[in-house]
Amino acid sequence: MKTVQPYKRIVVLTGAGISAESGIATFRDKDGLWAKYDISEVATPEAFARNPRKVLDFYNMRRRDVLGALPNAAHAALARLERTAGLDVLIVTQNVDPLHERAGTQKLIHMHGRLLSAWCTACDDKQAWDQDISLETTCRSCSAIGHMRPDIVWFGEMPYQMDTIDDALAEADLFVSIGTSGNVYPAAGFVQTARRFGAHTVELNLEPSEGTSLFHQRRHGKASEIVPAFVAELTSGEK
Ligand code: BV8
Repeated sequence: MKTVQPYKRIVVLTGAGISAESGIATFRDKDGLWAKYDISEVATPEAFARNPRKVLDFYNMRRRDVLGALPNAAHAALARLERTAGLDVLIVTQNVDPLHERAGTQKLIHMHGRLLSAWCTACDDKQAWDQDISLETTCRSCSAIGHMRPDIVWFGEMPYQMDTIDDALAEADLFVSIGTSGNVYPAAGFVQTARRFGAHTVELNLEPSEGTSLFHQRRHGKASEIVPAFVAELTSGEK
């Protein structure tokens, strides 16, 4: 049955599950990162102050893992959605990998930072970065040595562009959450904000997330299968 395209302003939140089929580890799956590493030892400012080498090595390993990573059909489907005439689409990702960009997505917010960016704590400059960071690394802007950190939002730090995200959630008529377990705030609360402002809310995930009951609609399966199918419905108006 052909229906009129009902949605114009779409906000999509993605998490580690959208990159799983590209070979990038998730966090809370049984073989995920938090099964091997303790968040408090590798993903907080206190950990970095206490043992910077351990934290730098954790992110050096993850940065190397994404250098050759390729987007999958789910990332490609979202890039197609963005190119669909008449739609205003914003992708907000919790992921720090570059796969949305590599699929061609333009309007993108990395709310938890990016592995391919480094931040100098001496001059505050953030710069594109694909090498390891060590305590001997020199800032390309101010030449300070040993002041580079990953451009990553750690637990206890404020995610990036929250005002822009909140404004988009208030305007959205459709909110789609893809590949996230709904454990981490403020991202896990976006569905409630979107609902409060009247958006239709959909969860696309391998399995029900922590917040699954908060969504109007939910579909479970692999992102590389259910995301292209959902995007095809949105762009063709087919139900
Ligand atoms: C802040 C960067 C305040 C690091 C990350 C209440 C109680 C306790 C604590 C808090 C609370 N409210 C807020 C907090 C603090 C904390 C928090 O939420 N803690 C949690 C653990 C409770 N939040 C913060 O600290 C945030 N900051 O609140 O600041 C503030 C205010 C003022 C001033 C200053 C500060 C900052 C949070 C950001 C932390 N950084 N990442 C890194 O990447 O190394 S979070 C980390 O978790 C990752 O970014 C990750 O993206 C994110 C969420 O994980 P998911 O993406 O959901 O991944 P996960 O593995 O969990 O799930 C994957 C899902 O995919 C699963 O459901 C699985 O089924 C599915 N899946 C798997 N395969 C597939 C699939 N789906 C489809 N297809 C598949 N093939």
